[in-house]
Amino acid sequence: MWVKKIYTLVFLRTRNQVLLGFKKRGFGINKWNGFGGKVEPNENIVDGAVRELKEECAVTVTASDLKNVGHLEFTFEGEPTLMDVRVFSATIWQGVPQETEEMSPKWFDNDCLPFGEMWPDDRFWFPYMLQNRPFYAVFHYQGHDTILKSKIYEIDSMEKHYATVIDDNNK
Ligand code: 8OG
Repeated sequence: MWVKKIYTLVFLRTRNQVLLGFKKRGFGINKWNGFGGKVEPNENIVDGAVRELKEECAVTVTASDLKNVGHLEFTFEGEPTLMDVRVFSATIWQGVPQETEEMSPKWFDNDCLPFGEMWPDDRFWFPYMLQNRPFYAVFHYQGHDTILKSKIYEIDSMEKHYATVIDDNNK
């Protein structure tokens, strides 16, 4: 049995660039990543994504402008936690990204991403996100650097996907 925790991960995008933040503290420190974090108890997932984006780079996004483009699941050898990460992208927002205590933001060209300084799994699923192709991916890690097992699925729609996942969990 896994202890599941839900996280959000938001990417602001223009036609040919994506905003990443350099994480200054906590889980994933010294890596470039999107903006997000743990969904609070009794908080809706999309509201959690809106809140984290504001906290981490001072940008405001309207919930309906966040598009859920992917679903990631991470497990770690010897640990009971399953990290369930909901990936969102947005092309409309308000404000200019600012450095905060947690993240230092920077725009990257889509074809020039710093994969060597990102989580090792990112290079596998970023192409789906950048092409707006909905995906579901699972990664089993040894520590934080070695992927022991992985699978990526391109899916028809996120809604159908979650319905199946919930059905499977209830079997
Ligand atoms: O609250 P905290 O900053 O610790 O939340 C962790 C964030 O990191 C959350 O947005 C989810 C995200 N995240 C992981 N694992 C991975 C990963 O392997 N790749 C990427 N890109 N993000 C990840 O927890």
